[in-house]
Formats: sequence, structure tokens, C-alpha cells
Amino acid sequence: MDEHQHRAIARWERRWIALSGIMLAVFLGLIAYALIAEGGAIVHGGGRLQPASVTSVPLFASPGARQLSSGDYQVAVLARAFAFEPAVVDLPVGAHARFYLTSQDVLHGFMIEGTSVNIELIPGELAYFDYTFDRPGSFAVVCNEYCGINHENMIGAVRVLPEAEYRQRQAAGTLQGQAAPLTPVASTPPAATGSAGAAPAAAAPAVDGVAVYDAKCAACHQQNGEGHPGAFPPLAGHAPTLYRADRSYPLQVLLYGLQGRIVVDGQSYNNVMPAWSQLSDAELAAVATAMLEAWGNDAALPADYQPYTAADVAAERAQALTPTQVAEVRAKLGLE
Ligand code: HEC
Ligand SMILES: [Cu+2]
Repeated sequence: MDEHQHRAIARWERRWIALSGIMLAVFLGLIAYALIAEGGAIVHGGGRLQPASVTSVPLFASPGARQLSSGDYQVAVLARAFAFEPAVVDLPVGAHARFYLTSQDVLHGFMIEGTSVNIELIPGELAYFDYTFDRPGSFAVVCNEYCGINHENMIGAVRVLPEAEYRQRQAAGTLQGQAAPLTPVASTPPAATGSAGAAPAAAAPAVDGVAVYDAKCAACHQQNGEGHPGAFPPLAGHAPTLYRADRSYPLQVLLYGLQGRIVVDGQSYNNVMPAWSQLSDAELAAVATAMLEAWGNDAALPADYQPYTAADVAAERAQALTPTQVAEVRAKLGLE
């Protein structure tokens, strides 16, 4: 091979190396674009959802389907080798369902056959997706990430029942995969006010707001108010910001719920907060006050801060907002 041939080959080699470099850059660019533009179905929990103790998070303490006061359904599913809990979930046809899922051990998958649902369940991370099942039938669920020797037995189903059958089974208590209700149907009014009917509302004994929080809110926002990144916004370190923006806004969220895209501490959320209008004025005032004062939040309250009273809540009740309208109110306040 003479000098000339040698140089020609070296030139071609350099071209090939450059070409493969360019292709690599293009592919990496495409992957980055897909991640940013399309988003993922995985909500990054920053490892805060500890797989070992995930069942102490109330959402997963009693996994399964429950209907929220908004009428939508919430379905929590735990995956572990080699089963889903619950394996079978019943929903009525047409149900708007939000699924929350996580793995208790290794990587699993959650694919609902006949639908576009195909989710990766990473230990320590909370994944969620929304799905409306608009035709009845039994949809098989399979784990499509190899997770061990019994992987192929890791199956389940979402049974979508016609409305009438669903209601019948509900009444008979034969629905499968149902979670314990999040909120007891009737909230007990604060202890009797002595002689019936005589005591004016203002004299009602104080409600323990922290107890209301633990019973109604901690399932999602956590007992320590930290929430779950991407799923439930934190209230610790955040609630005073809402109060400062508008004293009425936190009460509106509680009375009417919240649905829409919001950003808290740079993390976006696009979920549904159920309305709590079934709680009494005194309970709502107490829980709103508790969330403003707990977890060191009190340090961030303005000088003219006034704890909420039952009368404050009563004054907000007349508006009948939808959860989406509350999100509009929030946007107008300049909160992201
Ligand atoms: C089923 C889960 C769940 C429960 C239970 C729950 N929340 Fe929420 N909460 C959410 C979600 C989800 C959001 C954010 C909604 C969105 O993304 O638009 C939210 C938002 C909020 C916000 C507004 C935050 C902001 O930045 O605007 C407040 C305040 C709040 N919740 C307080 C409470 C209190 C107090 C309780 C108990 C009475 C409670 N939540 C119970 C899920 C829940
Ligand atoms: Cu699996």
C-alpha cells in the first residue's frame, strides 16, 4: 500500500467516525426530545415513597378502587413479585379512573390489554395514569417487565361492569378490588353542644384540626405535609404562600376541590383534589388552620394572619365552584 492509498483510507475512516458521531448526537437528541416533549407516565418520586413502608402510606394501606366525592374513581394498585394487589378491580362502565401504582420490590410492568395503558412500575416511585373505560368487559392486566421465575403468573384484570350490575354488586358487597372509603360517609359533628339546639355555632367546642388532617388529608398529602412529588403537592412549606396570595383560596380548595395543572416548588401537578364540602364549617376551619400552622408553616405567615373561623367557611359556601374553576381562581392569583 503506497503513501497515497494510505492517506485516502485514513480520510475515509475519519469521515465514518464523524458520521457515526453525528448519528449518535441525533439519536440522543431525539431521546431527549421525546422525554421532554412527550413527558413520561412515570412520576418521579425522588425515592421518597419507600418500597418497604409503602403500605403505611394511606393510599396504599388499603389498595383498590374508591369513588371520590367528585364522582371520579381512584384506583391504587401495589405490584410485588408475583402479584398485583388487588388482582382484580371492578369499575362501572364510563368511570373516569385515576390509577396510582407502585412496586414494593423490583421493576414490574402494568399493561392493560386492549388499551393504550402500559406503565413501568419502579420501586420507590409513584406512577399514575388516567383512563376512562367506555365499554364493559374484562380487561387482562399483565406484568410485562421480566421480574423473576413466576413472572408469567403475574396477571390481573380490570372488570368493567354495566352500571346496573355494578350498583347491584355494590349493594350486595360483592365488588372486587375495592378500597376502604377515604372519607366516612357522615362526618360526626363536633361533640354535642350541651342542651340541643340552644348553643349558637360560635360556642361549639373547638375541633381538633390536626385530627381532621390526619383522617382526611394525610392519605395523600402525608402526615408530615410533604405530599408526593408529581402526585400530591406539599402543604408543609407551601400552605402559607396560598394564604398570602388570598386568604379565601385555601377554603375554596377545600370546599370545591381543585383540578388542573399547577406548579409547586418547580414541580408540576395535574391531578384532582376531591372537594370536602361534606365536612362541617368548624371542621374545615380547623383543618385549614392546622395546615397553615403545622410543620413550621407558622413562621411563614404574615403579621396580620387570622386563623379561620367557621363563619369564614360559611361565607365561602355560596359560590358552588367546580374544581376546574378553582384552578382558574388559582391562576388569577398569580400562583403558577
Ligand atoms: C385523594 C388525595 C387527596 C386528599 C385526600 C387531599 N388532597 Fe389536597 N390535593 C390533592 C391533589 C392531587 C392536589 C393538587 C390538585 C391539582 O393537581 O390540580 C391537592 C391540592 C391541595 C391544595 C392546594 C395546593 C395549591 O398549591 O393550590 C390544598 C390547600 C390542599 N390540597 C389541602 C388539602 C387538605 C387540607 C386536605 C384534607 C381535608 C386534602 N388536601 C386532602 C390531593 C388530595
Ligand atoms: Cu412483575
